[in-house]
Amino acid sequence: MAERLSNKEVVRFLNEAVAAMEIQGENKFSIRAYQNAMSAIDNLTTSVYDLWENERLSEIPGVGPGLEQHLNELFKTGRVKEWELKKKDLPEGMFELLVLRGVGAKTAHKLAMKFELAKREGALDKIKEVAKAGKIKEIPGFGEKSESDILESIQELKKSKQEKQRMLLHFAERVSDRVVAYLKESEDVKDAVPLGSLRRRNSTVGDIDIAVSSNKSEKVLEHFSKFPEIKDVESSGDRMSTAILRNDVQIDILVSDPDSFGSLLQHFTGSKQHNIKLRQFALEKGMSLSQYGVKEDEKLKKFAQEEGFYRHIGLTWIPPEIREGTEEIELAAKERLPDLAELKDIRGDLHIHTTDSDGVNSLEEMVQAAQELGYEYVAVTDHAPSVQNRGKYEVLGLIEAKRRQIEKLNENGKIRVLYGYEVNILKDSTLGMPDELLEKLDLVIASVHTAFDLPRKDATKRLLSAIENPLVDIIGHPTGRQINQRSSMDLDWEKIFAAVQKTGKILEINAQPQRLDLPDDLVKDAVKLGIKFAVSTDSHSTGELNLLNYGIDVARRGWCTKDSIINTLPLEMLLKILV
Ligand code: DGT
Ligand code: CA
Ligand code: CA
Ligand code: ZN
Repeated sequence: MAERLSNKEVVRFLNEAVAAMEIQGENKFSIRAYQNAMSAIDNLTTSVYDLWENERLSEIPGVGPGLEQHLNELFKTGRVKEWELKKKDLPEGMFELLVLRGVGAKTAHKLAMKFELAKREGALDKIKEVAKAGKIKEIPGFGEKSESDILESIQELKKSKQEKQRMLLHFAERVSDRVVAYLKESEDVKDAVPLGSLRRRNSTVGDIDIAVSSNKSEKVLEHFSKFPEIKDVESSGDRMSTAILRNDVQIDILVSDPDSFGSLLQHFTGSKQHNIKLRQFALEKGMSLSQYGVKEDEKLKKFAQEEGFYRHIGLTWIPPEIREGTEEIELAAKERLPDLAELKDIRGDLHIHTTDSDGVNSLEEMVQAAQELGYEYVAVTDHAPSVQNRGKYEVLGLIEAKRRQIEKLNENGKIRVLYGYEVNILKDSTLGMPDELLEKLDLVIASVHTAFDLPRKDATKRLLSAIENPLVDIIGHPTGRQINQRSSMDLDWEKIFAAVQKTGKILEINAQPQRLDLPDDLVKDAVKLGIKFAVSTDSHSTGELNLLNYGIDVARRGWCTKDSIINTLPLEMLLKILV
């Protein structure tokens, strides 16, 4: 029996098989199928090995009978003969290079051929050495930039091996839902709630903290220790336990009697900074705080609910999203906390893709799904067709035809469809579609999709010119970050916010879990300046329309009220903004 492979290890096997297939020039469709399965496994929050053990591999999207057989062989023997055959004639060292950012099969192959990387061992070191010696930029097709990217990526790899990556909120939430559901199977559990960064809806989560309300702590912890996904129980006390799951996620369980559950919630929701300031605030009134309650004159007062806890020390209840130790406590003392925006305030999605660009569902399907969510309007904003490739007249024809298609939808539909495009802000600061075509649209989102690492001055100028174009309505995913993958562009936010204020442009809060862009700290700065947002999903399928709540999390962490978000407006008022 081979060892239990983690999802990451399986993805790596698949990735190498795909690379070999690409170099061997295999059929595009089988490559595509492998890629789909790979991304499905990469996104799984459960262990693919567990699924295999339970004969449930075929439930993974993209895993057909052929791939299922290969995975079966992989889990049984630790290898797949057919994949090894595909790799046999290729230099082994190329497969080590695939982990580098921006290095695909072709690049890895070229480098491995050129520098004779016949073995995996030492392949990365060799590449680092030749990059440092400036030998990569001399290969045709490579340049100064690709050489420095490769070097940088090797450094990052070293760093990320040392630091444990934080999970995306979206991922943590799915894991925590399973733990909570399992805990609630026990009749001794009165309630179970995620705390810490997950409850504060932080964009990334380190470990998952779950509070349980029960009179029978021992029994609850005993039940928890049998959660099937647990790999290892690290420590266990009377009222708390820490376990590591098979997907390497850490779960902290904290149990309290129902009569002091509110105190526990308060304490372990944090943040640490919020709690420090709260303790300070209470101390000035002669009270001391703990996970058990509030102590005054040596007497402990317990709280079953969190509201009572905050009220007792003279504060209104503070939404977890803004418990970050900024000004929330002084405002709660004056009963002046803002009324934060909620998911139910949203009346439509302003950024979606269809099969007209890179989406997987048709215009009709997307509109239908948006209507089923009860939305009043939806903006269809595919990537703009390329004028460079097709010529202006062909694109003009496309636009006119699509306008008619949308008008027809609007004649019969309950939901109002707005016609827009997501237009690239090119490296030279111009837009990917000329003004005379942009003019024909109901709405224009301008976004950066290339060259994210320009120096601050150029990157800022690039965004500013889009902001200053009167035909642009919304700046899409403004920083360009992808959490754990690509950092934000280097931008002068003071200048950008000033231009946004002056022009009345809208900034997007993109709800894709790996984007969450604009990030919450910048949202908070912008809100103070009166800047308005569109909270949008950037959906590429009907299912993704449900991601909007992750955008709302960011908005709330950025102290947005309903008034700061344009897609809470009724259609007529929205149209006045999008002129
Ligand atoms: P994370 O897990 O890094 O995403 O962030 P949190 O905020 O969930 O932090 P965590 O899991 O270390 O602790 C959960 C909460 O418990 C934290 O927000 C504040 C609260 N807390 C109470 N006492 C302590 C303590 O002694 N140490 C720490 N670190 N947190 C404490
Ligand atoms: Ca935590
Ligand atoms: Ca914790
Ligand atoms: Zn985009």
